Amino acid sequence: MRQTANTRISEFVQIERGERHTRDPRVEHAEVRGNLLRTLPRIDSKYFYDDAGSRLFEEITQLPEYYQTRTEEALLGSIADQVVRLTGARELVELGSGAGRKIRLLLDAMRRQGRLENCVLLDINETFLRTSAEDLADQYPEMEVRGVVGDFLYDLGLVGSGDSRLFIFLAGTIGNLYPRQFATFLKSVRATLGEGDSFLIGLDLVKDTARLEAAYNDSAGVTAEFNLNALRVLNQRFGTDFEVDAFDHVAFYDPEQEWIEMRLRAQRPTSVSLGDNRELRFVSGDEIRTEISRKFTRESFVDALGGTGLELSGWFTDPEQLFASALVRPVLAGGS
Ligand code: SAH
Ligand code: AVI
Repeated sequence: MRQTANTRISEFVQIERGERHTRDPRVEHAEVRGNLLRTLPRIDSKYFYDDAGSRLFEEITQLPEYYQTRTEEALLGSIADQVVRLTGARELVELGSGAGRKIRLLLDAMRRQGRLENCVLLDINETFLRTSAEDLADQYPEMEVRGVVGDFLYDLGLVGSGDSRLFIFLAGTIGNLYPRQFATFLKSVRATLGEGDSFLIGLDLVKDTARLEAAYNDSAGVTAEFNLNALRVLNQRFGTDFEVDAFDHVAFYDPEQEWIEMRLRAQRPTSVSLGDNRELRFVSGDEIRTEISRKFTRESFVDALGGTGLELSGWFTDPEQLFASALVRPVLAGGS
């Protein structure tokens, strides 16, 4: 493997590194600390995804209660040819690509239509990114694969430019963004998209509370481990000393916000050192919010697109209306 300051080239694929992902750790530490010092302390959900957390997410996707992954997979299988025809895609760009399995459904459709040329994967987890990029390069030798280790909130610039590209953001990961992040993110996607590009977004839909809450409170306890992993990641990356076993996993649906909230609740008094002589004390019952997972309706999604420069051009759901794939396109000057 050759290696330069910012770019590594492995045997099969080029991997680049986003600047913001590797930005000054002191800046990130200050952000983490600021979020923990809020009235309701918060940890950004990107901190779930070290290698252990990414493996736990893969386990979650197989759980009987977690309907999202298998539903989206079946849905993508049934719409892939249509989406590729509608968008004329020659290049696929996946944001938050993870293990990179579902992307194959679209790559296969592009291959069937003789238009498979390029693929770019962007994820914050380098191990998963590297493995999935190399697997794809192996399995689709006619396609050029590039990987970007980065944060999709900051590093979209590294995706580069292109023509007839289909961006995809699967799993409902867009629902993990807070409303302000959501709007900023979509505007920066809009700025990255060319006029002939499209964006396919996976959305978990509003449904009965029991089904939603079961998906985040699985009986095997995998989601609880995934949730607690955020504390382990902070301990490793920022030298905090959270007592992981002092916290319990909590997940509930907030019908007003239409999102699942995951929290960690102190089961006994505990404290954590945040550096610079700052200590955060928890009494029993105090909570940290670790994730929101927003659930959409077609209406709420169209509303949320307002002002982002993107508009809905296709809406696909499974027969049970559990999950949706929304196709959006840039609003073109002078109307579309
Ligand atoms: N697309 C895959 C994985 C979804 S899990 C699927 O459909 O199953 C969410 C993915 O987003 C993880 O791989 C995680 O590492 C990545 N991720 C989370 N926050 C991120 C961020 N801020 N920037 C880039 N990737 C992020
Ligand atoms: C990645 N994301 C869409 C998942 C979700 O359902 O919000 C993360 C997750 N959190 C708990 N279980 C899975």
